[in-house]
Amino acid sequence: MTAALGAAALSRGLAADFLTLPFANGERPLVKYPQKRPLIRLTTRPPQLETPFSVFNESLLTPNDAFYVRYHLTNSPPKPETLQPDQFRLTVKGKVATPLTLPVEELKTRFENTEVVAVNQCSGNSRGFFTPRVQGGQLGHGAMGCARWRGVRLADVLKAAGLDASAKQVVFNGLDTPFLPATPDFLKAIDVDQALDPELLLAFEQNGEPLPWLNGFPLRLVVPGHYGTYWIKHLHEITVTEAEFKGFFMNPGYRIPDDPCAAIEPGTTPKRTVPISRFNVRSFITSVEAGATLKAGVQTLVRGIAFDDGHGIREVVFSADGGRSWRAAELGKAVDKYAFREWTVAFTPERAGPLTLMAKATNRLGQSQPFEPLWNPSGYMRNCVEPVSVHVA
Ligand SMILES: Nc1nc2c(c(=O)[nH]1)N[C@H]1C(S)=C(S)[C@@H](COP(=O)(O)O)O[C@H]1N2
Ligand SMILES: [Mo]
Repeated sequence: MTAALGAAALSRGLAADFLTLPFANGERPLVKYPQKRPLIRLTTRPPQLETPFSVFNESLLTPNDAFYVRYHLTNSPPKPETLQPDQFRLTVKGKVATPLTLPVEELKTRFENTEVVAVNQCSGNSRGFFTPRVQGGQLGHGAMGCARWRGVRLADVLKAAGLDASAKQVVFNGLDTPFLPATPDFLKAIDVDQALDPELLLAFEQNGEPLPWLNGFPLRLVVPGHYGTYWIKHLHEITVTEAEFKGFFMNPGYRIPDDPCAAIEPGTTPKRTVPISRFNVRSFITSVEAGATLKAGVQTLVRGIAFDDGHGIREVVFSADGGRSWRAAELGKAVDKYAFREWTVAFTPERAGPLTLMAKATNRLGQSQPFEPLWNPSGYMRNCVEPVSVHVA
């Protein structure tokens, strides 16, 4: 972190180029932000940046400078000065025996350090592909990324503070604040049982480096297998509560229909909702983009990625005829049960003409991907098979 990373640096963001996402009104500027390569800009205040899809074909770990950025509040990201070691503290308070105030350095040295390779995906990833449109950021498939996160276990820190018997939920707050006092702060809550899961981390490193400013420096929550909304950035306050927390971003925000596939009849309103939680199964072809030209009689190695909420990918199948016939792809090594899993399949298009390629993944529970998108009013959790139309010459 250098002093150069400030509001001025943010507004300097230069649009070098444009890119068109493959849906209506998909033109977006590619803009360079501090510590980032040019990324697809959705909004300026706050910054919302999407990863260009080609990055997912370059490596299974998404490079930090290409990792997507999502903020809600106009006053974000927090100013770099407030994130420096002389100012930044994590406090743990509420229904605990011993409230804690910890500099990041003390957190690192006092608690065991551990790592997970996990996908961080926004609930609204791929929302822009819905027809008819649903409200919210019209995102392509780039509001996801996979990284190696290093930190300490949230459970260890909560135990050090000593949870009261009355503790029900744990509420997380980042240093970003609303611009107007009437705007609700971005707070997220999880149940105490889940908070004590040793897989949840207070992370200070991403891919072996300090977290980038725009991805939560100096500390963020990592909730493997769960949507990014819980992965609070610039985490500075943990409050243990005895009642269920009722903040805007828990209710009405970030809720899904209360049924097994989080989907209802398009255009209708869910009768009951619950907070969004775990990922469903997804897969993508990464080596061939829509509109590409393949050569008849020439073998290509089609490559892609698949992931789920941590049960693990069991199988990926590939179709080159719009889903009429399928064959098994070869799975790459499982880096971590929460990570992108690579798959490959050798494919030789026989004759010239249009082709529709598809991939479909199944996890160890037998959960797979639908052909039609599941629908809910917020356009969350899209996970249908995404056809890729190509041309054979
Ligand atoms: N402090 C803070 N943390 C936050 C948010 C936010 O607005 N403020 N947005 C959340 C949402 S909805 C997502 S999808 C992830 C995105 O993580 P990233 O910006 O590092 O990619 O951050 C989460 N953590
Ligand atoms: Mo999100």
